[in-house]
Amino acid sequence: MIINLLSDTVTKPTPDMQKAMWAAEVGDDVFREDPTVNALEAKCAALFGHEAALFCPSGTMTNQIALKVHTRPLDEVICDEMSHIYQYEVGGYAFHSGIGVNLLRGENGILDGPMVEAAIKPRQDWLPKSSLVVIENTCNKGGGGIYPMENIRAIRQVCKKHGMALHLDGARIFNAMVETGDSPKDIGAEVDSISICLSKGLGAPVGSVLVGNQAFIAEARRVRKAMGGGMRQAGYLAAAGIYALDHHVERLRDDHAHARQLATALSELNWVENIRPVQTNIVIFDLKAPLTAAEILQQLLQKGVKASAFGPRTIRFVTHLDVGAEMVGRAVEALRDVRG
Ligand code: TLP
Repeated sequence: MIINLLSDTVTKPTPDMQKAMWAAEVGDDVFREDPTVNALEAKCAALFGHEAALFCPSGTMTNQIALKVHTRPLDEVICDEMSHIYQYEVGGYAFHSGIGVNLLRGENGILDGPMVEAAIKPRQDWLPKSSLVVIENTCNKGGGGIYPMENIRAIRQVCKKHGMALHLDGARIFNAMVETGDSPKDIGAEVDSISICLSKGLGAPVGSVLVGNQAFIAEARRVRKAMGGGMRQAGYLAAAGIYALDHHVERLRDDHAHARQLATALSELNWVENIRPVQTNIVIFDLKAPLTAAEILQQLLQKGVKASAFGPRTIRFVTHLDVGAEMVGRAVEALRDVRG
């Protein structure tokens, strides 16, 4: 069987999750008549200490809705150059919201308060208005790094001082929280909105939740409809999300242990140039020139391991629910067999 380290998005619902999905009570969510979607939204809002939440088809949509609701055309969003909203959302910030990006180079995708403050543009007629900061926890392209709570608090203070909003792309926020022990409420208290992905480490097949205050979510609901994201009997999917939140959070530690195991194996290989610090379920490493990611990925695939390139000489492994201990052992063997 192929060991699929492409992403933690590749998981299939477990038998128990499937049971929960089929048992869901559903209704038309555009009329707000789906009790399971309502329950998922209420659960997420309460968890992070916010007033309301909105279930959406993807993390791209929850992020893009947040950008749209927090900004106006001709504004700009301040974020790290590695941010998903900049790198992998098709330039949607410009398309949907008519805004620009003010890119910073943090430490593996992690920003701090002074950096953000220094980037805020003065209010001039000829400059974009810096109205929003987006942070990503964990930071995907940074190698799954965790945002220290003090950085989040410092950025929050800067945002408050300058009348800016702070959005958290929390696609993998539970991976961060199981490591740090920070509570969802601690994190929720520091940001205006959060995008949580159910379909990554948590193992649900589809769905993300946007969390914020009543007024923000009311507007977000309208934008979701405009983007075509108003779903009908979505309770079948929301049930998977509820199941994931109840059963798949603590086990994320296993994924992190597996990622560390892969990183240890990589550190012993002479064709690996360097490995980004591994804190959660993502392992990003660079290859020694002239090796290319395509060559190594091809060899790995022949040995039953699938992964993706994150640059011409950069590879990413992501561990998840469908990669057990035995598979990790086999992946380590495959890595040792690669001709570098
Ligand atoms: N990330 C995907 C790819 O797009 C790179 C992956 O395989 O990791 N925020 C973050 C931090 C993400 O990593 C992703 C997906 C999203 C948002 C978007 O979520 P979806 O795929 O549900 O639109």
